[in-house]
Amino acid sequence: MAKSRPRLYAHPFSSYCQKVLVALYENDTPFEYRMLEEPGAMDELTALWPMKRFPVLVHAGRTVIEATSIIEYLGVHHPGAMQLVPGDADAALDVRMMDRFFDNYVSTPQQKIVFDRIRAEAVRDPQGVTDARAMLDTAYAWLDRRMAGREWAAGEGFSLADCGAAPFLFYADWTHPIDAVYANVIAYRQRLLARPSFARAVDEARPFRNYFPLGAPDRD
Ligand SMILES: N[C@@H](CCC(=O)N[C@@H](CS)C(=O)NCC(=O)O)C(=O)O
Repeated sequence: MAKSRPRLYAHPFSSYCQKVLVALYENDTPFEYRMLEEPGAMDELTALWPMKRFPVLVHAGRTVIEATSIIEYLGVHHPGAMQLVPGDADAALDVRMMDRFFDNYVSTPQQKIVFDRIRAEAVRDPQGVTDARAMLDTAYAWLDRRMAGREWAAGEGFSLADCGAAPFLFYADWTHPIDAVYANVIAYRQRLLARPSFARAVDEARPFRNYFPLGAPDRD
């Protein structure tokens, strides 16, 4: 098992980076934070991953892309006390299923709405934004039923699925507020905000709230 410190290319305001930061903070994993506003960091990222998407992890000569894969990689090659993907295959399946749910049906429509706002007005996609808002409503309704009687998204403990849920629900609520009828989702979002690993990620991102294209609300 490689003992060297992993290097993470990331930005504190990015939801996908926060997903990985939560996993790192859960395990108190020492790592080198290559913050993307540091001189040269973006060029290094581009050389590693031409898609220029972040986060990216470099460790023991390997470059790992995609937040989920990075968390899985850390669990295998740089594990801490907290196992974020269960060893049991069936329990892991449920965690991965919920991880896909938060990526595809919460983060993807949320990003669609935000990216559309960054575009020049002439090339905006109002139908796409309407569809994304409808997808978020459907996701909130489904998740509300899923979270009834549950503390975390899958199994009994905090997992990979919650690492993504935390930033994605955080920004989704800013983008397309979670209706009060979805009390289980609102309570889950609050539990995630109270989790020390995510609270730290939220605090580190505070100085960058003016980056939020829709205008950040005056609340977490
Ligand atoms: N599928 C990627 C998504 C990463 C992603 O979309 N990251 C955003 C920041 S939250 C990004 O790289 N944005 C820059 C861009 O789109 O050029 C993952 O899971 O890591």
